[in-house]
Amino acid sequence: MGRTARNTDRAGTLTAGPGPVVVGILNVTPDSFSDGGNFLDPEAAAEHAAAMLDEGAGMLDVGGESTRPGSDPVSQEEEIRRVVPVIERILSARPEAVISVDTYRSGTATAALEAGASLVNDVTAIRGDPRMASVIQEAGCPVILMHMQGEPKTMQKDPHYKDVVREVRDFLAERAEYAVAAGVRPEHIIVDPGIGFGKNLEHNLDLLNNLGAIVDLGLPVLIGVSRKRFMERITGVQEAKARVSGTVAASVLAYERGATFFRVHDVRANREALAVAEAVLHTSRR
Ligand code: HH2
Repeated sequence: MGRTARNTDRAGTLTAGPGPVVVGILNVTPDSFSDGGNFLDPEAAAEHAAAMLDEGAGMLDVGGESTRPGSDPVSQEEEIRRVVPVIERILSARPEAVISVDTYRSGTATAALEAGASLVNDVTAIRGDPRMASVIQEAGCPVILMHMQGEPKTMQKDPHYKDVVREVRDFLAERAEYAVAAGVRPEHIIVDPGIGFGKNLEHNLDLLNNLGAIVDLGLPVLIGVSRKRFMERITGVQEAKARVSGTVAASVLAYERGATFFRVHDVRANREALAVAEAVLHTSRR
């Protein structure tokens, strides 16, 4: 069995489980909104990855381009140059690590999978690159399909929906069908409403409160609320790194509503809160 096959098998086991799975964020970028510049050095990135695994991350999401509101794209070459050495370094220290690559470019996905990544996190839900579906199908790997209205540069200018929950659900159902038609295995599809991607505060809250409508698609759901701006309007916490309590509250509520994967920066806090939530929710009355 080749390296890619072994790695994607491990990811398949995670997608089959009931969760909760904490996904540790590793941004190898100079400009990510909360940790930009912290992990550009592969050594520092690998150390942080190991720390997140020790804190209980079931998976790591490595990205080489910020998609925060207002961000500019980078070239595929630059993205590969950032993520591949980091993936290699993490896996040489921790060969069992399950790593997703946060990219919408098929060339970056291919390079990352060859370096040992197990799945692809595509914030465009395979709309960004016409070759992405065949890369995923050929690798036989899982994929995260995320909803985004517009594109990062302008998506927060004036996001607009008639019914955000229905539109996001219908979009994810359509993209899942597209992926399956392209040969991706149905059990390899994870969907994500894309909190903060072309959504205002009310849209984000509506999606989180009515996450059940997306869970009802019957696919595992990933939720990414970590340190996001929408919390500032509720809590007043301006510094992104200080938005841990808000993140934990949203993660736990999303778990209660059926989400399985939680993409977060603060692994320990989220993992502990989710473990308590899991224990409470799975206690039956005697
Ligand atoms: N959020 C971000 C990036 N990638 N992928 C998925 N599937 N879901 C998300 O909610 C999501 C994502 C943005 O957060 P972050 O990586 O912390 O920041 P930046 O884009 O500035 O690197």
